[in-house]
Amino acid sequence: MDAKERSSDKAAQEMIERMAKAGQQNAWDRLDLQKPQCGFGKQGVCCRICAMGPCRITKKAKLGVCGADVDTIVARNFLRAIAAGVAAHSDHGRTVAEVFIATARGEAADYKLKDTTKLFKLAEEMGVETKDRSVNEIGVDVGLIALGEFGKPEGTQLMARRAPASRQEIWNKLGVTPRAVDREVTESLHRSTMGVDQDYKNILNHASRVALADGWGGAMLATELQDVLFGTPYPGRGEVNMGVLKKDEVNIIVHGHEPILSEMIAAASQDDELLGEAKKVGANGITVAGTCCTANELLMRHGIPIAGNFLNQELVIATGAIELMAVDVQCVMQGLSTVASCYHTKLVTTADKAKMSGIEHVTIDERDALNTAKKLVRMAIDNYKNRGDVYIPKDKKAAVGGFSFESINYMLGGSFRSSFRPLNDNIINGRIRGIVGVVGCTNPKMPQDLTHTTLTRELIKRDILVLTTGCATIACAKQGLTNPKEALELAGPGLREVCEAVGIAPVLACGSCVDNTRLLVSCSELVREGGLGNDMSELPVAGVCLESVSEKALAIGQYFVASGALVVFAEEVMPILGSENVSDYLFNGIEKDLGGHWAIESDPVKAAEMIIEHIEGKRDALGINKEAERKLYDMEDRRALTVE
Ligand code: SF4
Ligand code: MSK
Repeated sequence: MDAKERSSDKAAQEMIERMAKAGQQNAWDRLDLQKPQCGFGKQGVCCRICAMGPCRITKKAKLGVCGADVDTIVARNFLRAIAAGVAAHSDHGRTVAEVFIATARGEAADYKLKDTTKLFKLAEEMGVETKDRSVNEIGVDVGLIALGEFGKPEGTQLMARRAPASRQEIWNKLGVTPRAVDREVTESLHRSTMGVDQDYKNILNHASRVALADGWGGAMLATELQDVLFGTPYPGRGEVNMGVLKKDEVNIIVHGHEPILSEMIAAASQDDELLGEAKKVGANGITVAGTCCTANELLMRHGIPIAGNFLNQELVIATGAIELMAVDVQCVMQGLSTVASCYHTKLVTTADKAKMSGIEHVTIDERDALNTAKKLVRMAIDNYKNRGDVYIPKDKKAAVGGFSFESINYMLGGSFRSSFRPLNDNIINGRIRGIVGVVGCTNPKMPQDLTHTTLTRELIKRDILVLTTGCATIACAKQGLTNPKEALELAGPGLREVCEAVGIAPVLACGSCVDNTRLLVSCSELVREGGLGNDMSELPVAGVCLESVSEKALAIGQYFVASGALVVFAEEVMPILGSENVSDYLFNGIEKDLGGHWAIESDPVKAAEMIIEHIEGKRDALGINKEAERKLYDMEDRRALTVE
């Protein structure tokens, strides 16, 4: 397949061609070798849960050996995938909670509870006493309560109380208010084992519950605690794509998800002693760049450059310019070890729960984190002399990241500060028609980045504000869509006017996969602020991911649906179509229960049309599709209000 059919990213196309010439394999080549992929798997109709199987449903064999029908099998597979995604996000959250507690106890000297304002807010929310107590004392209590959310024996998720009262009522009525994260994941596995839950709707109900334990539990806690530990992101500039690598510097890639490691490597790369050592080996400096969600975390907080997203991870190594790639958890392809073996690149795993056969492992221990990071940087410096041929594509774009809930509130909220009023008003007056989350991965089944960027262009052209996370953010940034200078030209007149007034792009980079919870909190705030209905399902919003890869993306999709949103995925990545009943429930029936629903569309332009129709339908239902007096809040208005 031609490189242009594999990726819409020019830098990636160049590297794909170079790898092909060198006879090296990447994910696209391996996908080709897998073709034709298993039709049963695609439809979700294969079951290998027990040793009487594996069973697959065909016209001839309509039932598994145990008698399970296609609805049960598809629903069980769907639930298991979501539970795995929830486990991944939430285990990330648990690790953050542990480091958070160690930091507050003074056992992890290299970390600090940076955002004390956010800490105090969390403390208040969790009922932790703050009067006459030190930051660290409060931090220990907040951390312990957060850690408890993963395994507490009774009660429901504390963060779920952030949802509007109407939403909580819907969840309670349906019995899907999430309890401890571990309990929901365990119950998912129990229910879906042989001979347990065999009512597809009951299984799908639990899919909502376990997904909510992620969105309004584990992942939300990961985001909140990371903000306190590393600082709540505020808008800042950075650069994105492989052109950020430097031919004359030691290049280190941090890849994976948890900022626990990458924050320290970023700090170590500024160390004078190490910079001196780099000089001694003939390098002009040390460049740290990220791939995947770790990259988003670093760009959001420090403006550290991004080398690429999920499908760039192997291509980056093929530049020959990477001295060391440090990986932690999630979305780390095993294929990296093969590509790294063709170059001088040292691949190092750092999480004890995520090792790779034959690859050096350096445990990152929060009690000695900076020293471990320095050790890794030193390994990279030592490896500089082993470089062979280097080819770095020139492409890179200026990007703006750092849109947390707090910064959106600040930028769009004007001087009301903790108020979404001006944003709500601009949605009501129609300058902004609605808000869409363009999220998720890049999948070799589609040309890399193409659906995310095409869809985003269509949406902003039609005055829809786009909030983006994960690898979709990097896709958009590579094409200049998170940069106000470039992207405002592409925005519709209403959206452009609002964004220009406050100085932001029409596409806001909101962070990593766990940071989708920032979108949930924003939706909740839109309702609380008033004028856009009483529940999140009434909002003119949607979520979309046409290049989904990970089980985490299914978990995210389901928690958005269960929070009242329309969620659109591509047919190629939605393994439920083998059951008419399951599909019908997730596409239609679930809306009566939870207000949101799934939809399938692979074409990004048609997906945009579908979303716009949905948003206009919601606007009609709210009665806001009429001319209204326009009010914009620019810097002048803000200043006036501050004085007041
Ligand atoms: Fe087959 Fe039923 Fe066992 Fe699944 S649980 S493998 S359908 S016998
Ligand atoms: S890294 S989950 S490929 S967004 Fe979060 Fe990217 Fe998807 Fe992994």
